[in-house]
Amino acid sequence: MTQNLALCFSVSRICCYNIYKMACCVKEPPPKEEFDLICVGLDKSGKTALLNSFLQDSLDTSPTTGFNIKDIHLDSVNLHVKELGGSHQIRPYWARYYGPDIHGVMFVVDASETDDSRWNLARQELRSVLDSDKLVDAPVFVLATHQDCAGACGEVELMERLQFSAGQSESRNGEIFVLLCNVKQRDTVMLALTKIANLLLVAHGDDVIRNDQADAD
Ligand SMILES: Nc1nc2c(ncn2[C@@H]2O[C@H](COP(=O)(O)OP(=O)(O)OP(=O)(O)O)[C@@H](O)[C@H]2O)c(=O)[nH]1
Ligand SMILES: [Mg+2]
Repeated sequence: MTQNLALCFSVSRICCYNIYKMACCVKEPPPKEEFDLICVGLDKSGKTALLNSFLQDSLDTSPTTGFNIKDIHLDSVNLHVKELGGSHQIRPYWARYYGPDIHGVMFVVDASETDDSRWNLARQELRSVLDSDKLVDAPVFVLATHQDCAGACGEVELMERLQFSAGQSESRNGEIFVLLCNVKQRDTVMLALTKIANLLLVAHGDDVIRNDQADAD
């Protein structure tokens, strides 16, 4: 009888210990990093369609009057994207949304554009983004959509037409990246947005570590 009681007591102790160990060792997943981006580019360049393609929403879009806010949830990162309308009435107001709190800029361009005047306009708008003091630290992602369309230009021709070089420049801290996609094939959009997320993690790595340390203190 005494032996049975001792055995029951030992088994209960082992069970309690295992429950305690499980409860203490199950860690919360690390919080996702959050990044704020603005998405600009001429009207009809494909800004809304690109975000909708990821979110599996309609590609039959209408022009953005003002702005749209879309949240892109990826494995390790949440991207909060503010798409600003690209019509000539709205473009003068883009700069109101620039600021040091912007972690990255998506500049969307229709790579199949055939009208030279539209390329000139896109070049001027990209230049004003790159020259803005308020965005000097933000990486800029030039997204060339319409890769499924005839005559769509690739990375080298895009840089020639828009007159910029990818990578680091002397005048800005944020690097410039080129990404090609086609909104009709969601995997190309997914790949581009995943690259953006990874590049943002690298670009803002120090801030992320610093914030984590501050949270821990
Ligand atoms: N075939 C093809 N069509 C695309 C692509 N990207 C965008 N489109 C189409 O281009 C049209 C214009 O796209 P939007 O996303 O509305 O353009 P936007 O840049 O948001 O324009 P605004 O809001 O006026 O500044 C839509 O009919 C899209 O479906 C692409 O990669 N391939
Ligand atoms: Mg739009």
